[in-house]
Amino acid sequence: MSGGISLSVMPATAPVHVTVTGAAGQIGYSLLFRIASGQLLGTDQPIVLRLLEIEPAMKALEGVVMEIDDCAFPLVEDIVSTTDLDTAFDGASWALLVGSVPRRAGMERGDLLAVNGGIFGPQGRAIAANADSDVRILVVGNPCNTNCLIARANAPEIPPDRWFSMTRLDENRAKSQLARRAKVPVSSVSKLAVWGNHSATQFPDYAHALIDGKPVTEVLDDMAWLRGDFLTTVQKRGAAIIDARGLSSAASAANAAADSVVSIRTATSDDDFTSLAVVSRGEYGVPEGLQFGFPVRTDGKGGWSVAEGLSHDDFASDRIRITTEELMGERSEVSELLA
Ligand code: NAX
Repeated sequence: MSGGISLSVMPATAPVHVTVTGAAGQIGYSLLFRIASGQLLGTDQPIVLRLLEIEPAMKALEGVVMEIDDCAFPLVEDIVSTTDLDTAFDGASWALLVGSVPRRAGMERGDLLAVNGGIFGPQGRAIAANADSDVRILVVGNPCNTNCLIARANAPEIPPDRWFSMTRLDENRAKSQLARRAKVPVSSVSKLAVWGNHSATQFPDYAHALIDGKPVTEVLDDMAWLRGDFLTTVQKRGAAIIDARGLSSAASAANAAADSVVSIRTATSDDDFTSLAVVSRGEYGVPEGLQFGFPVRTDGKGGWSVAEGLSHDDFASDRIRITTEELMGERSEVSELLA
C-alpha cells in the first residue's frame, strides 16, 4: 500500500429535472432565473431545465437560454429546449405548466376552456408517460384550476395528490393588502386561505387570517372594508395590473410559483397554512374531484392535507358557494376532455 494521502470525494448530487412550459413567455422570463439560481429546490440541488414552447416562440426561447447561459448558474447542468411533449417531460420531477392560451376579445369562457383543454389533455398524458415516478405538477396557466383538472384526468396513473394549481399569488396579494392596512410588515400576517377558483370569484378568507397571532377582524375591526374593498382589490388585482402596466402580472406570478413549490416541499409550521388548489376529497362539502383552493398543510415529505375545523359565517359560506359553483360549471363545460 502506498502511503499517499487519500482525498475523500463528496458524491455528486444527481440533478433534478424541472419542466417549464410556456418558457419564452413573460412569467417564464422571471421564473426560469429563480429556478436556475436555486430558489425553488435549494442552493445545493443541481438541475436540468426542460423548456417546452410552441414553434413560433422557439427563437425567443433561444434568446432566453442564451441569457441563462450568460448567468453561469452553477446549479444548471443542462438546458433542453423543445416543442416535443415527450422530450419536455422526460424524467421530470417538477412540471410547472405555465404556457396556455390567454382569453382574447370576443372569446367566451367556454371557448377558452376548450382551447386550453387541447393543451392540457396531451400534456397530462405526456407527463404520465415520461415523467419521474415522484413528479409533482403545478399549473399556473389560466384557467389554472380547470386546466389542472383536465391534465390530471388525462393522467390517471399519477396519484391525484401530486397535482396543484396556483392560488398563492392571491394569498400573497391578500396578505400584502392586510399588512398595509394594519401598518405591519407582511410577515406579521399568517393563515390566509384563498378558497375556490383562481378567478374573480375566489374568496380570500380574512376571517381566519391572523396579524401577529390575533384575528384580523379584531386588529382591523372594519368589516365593511374587509367585505368590500379588501375582497374586490384582491379579486380584481390581475385586471388592475393589466390596466396599469399594459401587461399581466408576471414577476409576482413567478414569485408565487416559487413560493408554491417551496411550500409543497417543506413542512408547514404548526401555526400556519398555505393556499394551494388541490384535488377535493369532499372537504368542507366541496364536490369530490374539483381542483379547489383550500388552506393546505404540508408535511415536508411530499404529503399534504386540507386544514380542518374552520367554520364560516353566512357571508363566507355564500362566497365559497359561488366560487364552487363556478368551478362546477367549468368542469361541466370541459366534461368531454376529462378522459
Ligand atoms: P405569455 O403569453 O407571456 O406566455 C405564454 C407562453 O406560453 C408563450 O410563450 C406561448 O408561446 C406559450 N405557449 C402557448 N401554448 C403553448 C403550448 N401548447 N405549449 C407550450 N407553450 C405554449 O403569458 P404569461 O404572462 O407568461 O402567462 C402565462 C399564463 O399564466 C397565462 O395563462 C396567464 O393567464 C397565467 N397566469 C396565472 C396566474 C395565477 O395566479 N395562476 C397569475 C399570472 C398569470 O395571469
